[in-house]
Amino acid sequence: MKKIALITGVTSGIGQALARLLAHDQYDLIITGRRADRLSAMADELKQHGIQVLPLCFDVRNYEETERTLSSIPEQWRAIDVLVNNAGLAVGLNPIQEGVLEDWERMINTNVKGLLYVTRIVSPWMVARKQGHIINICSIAGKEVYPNGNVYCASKHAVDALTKGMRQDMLPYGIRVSQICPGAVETEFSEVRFKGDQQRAANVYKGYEPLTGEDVAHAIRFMIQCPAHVCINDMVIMPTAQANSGLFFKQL
Ligand code: NDP
Ligand code: 8X3
Repeated sequence: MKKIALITGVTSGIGQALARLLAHDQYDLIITGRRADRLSAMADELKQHGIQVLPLCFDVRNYEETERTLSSIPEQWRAIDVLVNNAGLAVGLNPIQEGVLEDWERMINTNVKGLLYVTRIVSPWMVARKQGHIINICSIAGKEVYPNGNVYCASKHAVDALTKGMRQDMLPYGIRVSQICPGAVETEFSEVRFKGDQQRAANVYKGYEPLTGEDVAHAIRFMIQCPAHVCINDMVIMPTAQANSGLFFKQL
């Protein structure tokens, strides 16, 4: 029988790259995101690997929508082997005294509450089967705090704590809980952070070779492919040209 993975946020970036890799590995996939056109195009593309794909369009910030959508999936799709909590974002880069409340709420509601909402619905299915693997996409921002990163860093520190907490709670059921903490990955992340300012976003990745979504996806695939008795608890992955959240070797 094929394995099933649920990946949130597959309409771009890391989630999209991972969906492609797992489709290649013959996982049946539940894929999510808010942009319906992209989601449907991804589903069509992934099905070409001869797998089953269930696209679910919902906003992880909205518990009612998340609960209604996930609870209505057919019974056979509930046997989820791998849940990847990937959907997330940074919005803005301001000192705390100039913070924009709406940006703060978007980050906290997506990165922390959205991750919790999805996990709250899916984890009981794993507990019932005493089987599964939850992988949270954290960040170097969950290990360090950098200037003006305040609320994004806090949201990813919360993911770091939740990963540890989930691992303890899932222990009696043999469910693995992992997280990966990437440094700079060139995706739509900076475009979202800078609210569509493409020039400012492009500057983030200038003068060095950043990670790609595929680089991170390969590392996640490694975590998944480890034997069932092996859990990669935490992995920090950076471009070779990055030493910590603020230190890059750039050749401009
Ligand atoms: P992208 O912006 O390319 O992708 C983000 C994905 O999340 C999209 O598919 C988006 O889909 C989805 N998403 C965002 N908000 C919501 C929401 N409210 N409901 C449902 N889906 C949502 O960024 P990345 O691929 O880089 O980001 C993926 C994860 O990796 C995030 O958690 C990010 O914090 C983390 N990360 C990124 C790093 C980087 O440098 N890029 C480094 C470290 C961690 P849609 O808009 O269609 O809803
Ligand atoms: C994204 C990495 O350091 O730009 O999580 O915030 S960082």
